[in-house]
Amino acid sequence: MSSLHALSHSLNGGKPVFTIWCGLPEPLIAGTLAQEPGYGCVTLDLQHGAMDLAAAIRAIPLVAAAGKPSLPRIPVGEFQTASRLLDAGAAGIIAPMINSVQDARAFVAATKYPPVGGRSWGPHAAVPLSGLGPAEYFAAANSLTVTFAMIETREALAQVDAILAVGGIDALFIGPYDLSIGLSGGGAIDPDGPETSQAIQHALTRAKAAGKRAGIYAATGERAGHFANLGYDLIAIGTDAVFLREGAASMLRAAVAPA
Ligand code: 3PY
Ligand code: MG
Repeated sequence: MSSLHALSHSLNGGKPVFTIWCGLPEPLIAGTLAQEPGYGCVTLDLQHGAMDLAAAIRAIPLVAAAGKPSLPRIPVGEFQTASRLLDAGAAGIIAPMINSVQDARAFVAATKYPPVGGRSWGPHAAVPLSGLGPAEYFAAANSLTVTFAMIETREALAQVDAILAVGGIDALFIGPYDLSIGLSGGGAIDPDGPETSQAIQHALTRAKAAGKRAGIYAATGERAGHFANLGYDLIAIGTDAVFLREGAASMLRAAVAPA
């Protein structure tokens, strides 16, 4: 199975998919982490990460060489970037701050071919990566490329059913940090707090009721395990910078441990 087929396939497999969160602007880091067994996907963060479009486009074939799909997150409202990443072979897109039906429709317009959306033709790397011919890729693309609409404001949470009802939105993706800022009216960052946790459960329930998938970000492995137990389909873990520092710290701890 091609890496382009792998994400939609594994999201239908009934087991949670763990995706590695990469923000460093070096494609080799994403390509190296992609080789870690057990992770089903690699996320390239163009919103808060230092990764730019050129680095992401170079990372996608390196991630694919490890047999894994890439799932980039675009900057807020940069839907043209979503089209370009799909052309480069991304298996899906996470779009931050989808707060309304209008935002959801603009996201779909850039990521799904007509009649669902208005994606323009030019999948230069996606076609060879898919293992399909151009006509077959065109026929399969709307179901292969998974669209994750980020729910991370009070406004988005209030509109969650309407956003889920937009054709071409395949999944929600919860941002617990921004959500906690929004829910507290700018009072605190509390991604694990009771109000955020209740919203995380509510969004999951609504996504399942709509027959769609749900993803979420977790800063730690323990939190990721909790979300897997709740029933989330895709859980992002990371970041790459944290992995590097924790690896360095744990090696040093072992080196200087008392005998
Ligand atoms: C958030 O928690 O707000 C996120 O965007 C996760 O990366
Ligand atoms: Mg966020």
